[in-house]
Amino acid sequence: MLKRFFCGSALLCLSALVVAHEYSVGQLEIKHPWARESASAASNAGVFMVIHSAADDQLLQASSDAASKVEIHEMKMSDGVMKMRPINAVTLPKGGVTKLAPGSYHIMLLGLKKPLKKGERFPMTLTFAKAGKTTVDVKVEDMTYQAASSSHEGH
Ligand SMILES: [Cu+2]
Repeated sequence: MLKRFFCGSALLCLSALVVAHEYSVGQLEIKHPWARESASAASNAGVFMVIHSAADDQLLQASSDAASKVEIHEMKMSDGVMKMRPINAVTLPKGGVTKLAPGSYHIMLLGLKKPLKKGERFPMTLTFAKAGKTTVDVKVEDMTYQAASSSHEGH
């Protein structure tokens, strides 16, 4: 995408990363962590992102002050019904692009301390088996937001 063209020096590259809302840690690139704005009564919310891995790794844990508990979940069809369940880790295969997205893997905020409002950001710490810990900003998008991630994965 266009921002990549300006990536000629380390400094410019860094500023492009900030604009694009991406993070890198170890052999991983974490793209656009986001959550959906809360419906007024909702006490839970999913957090989504796309992780590119240049080496085998695993997402082991997520934590945030935004909720009283944070779990890693997967959605799966079970007896014809989509169900979500906590899992211990998301496997990130070498050379792979792993999507945490609605209807798939996600990070679940349980017991939101306050509703998530569009435009806000909140920090979340992610723990990976090999890359270690990193803190990312999760951006709150509106209720109709669909992950635009598929459109900027052309490389
Ligand atoms: Cu969930």
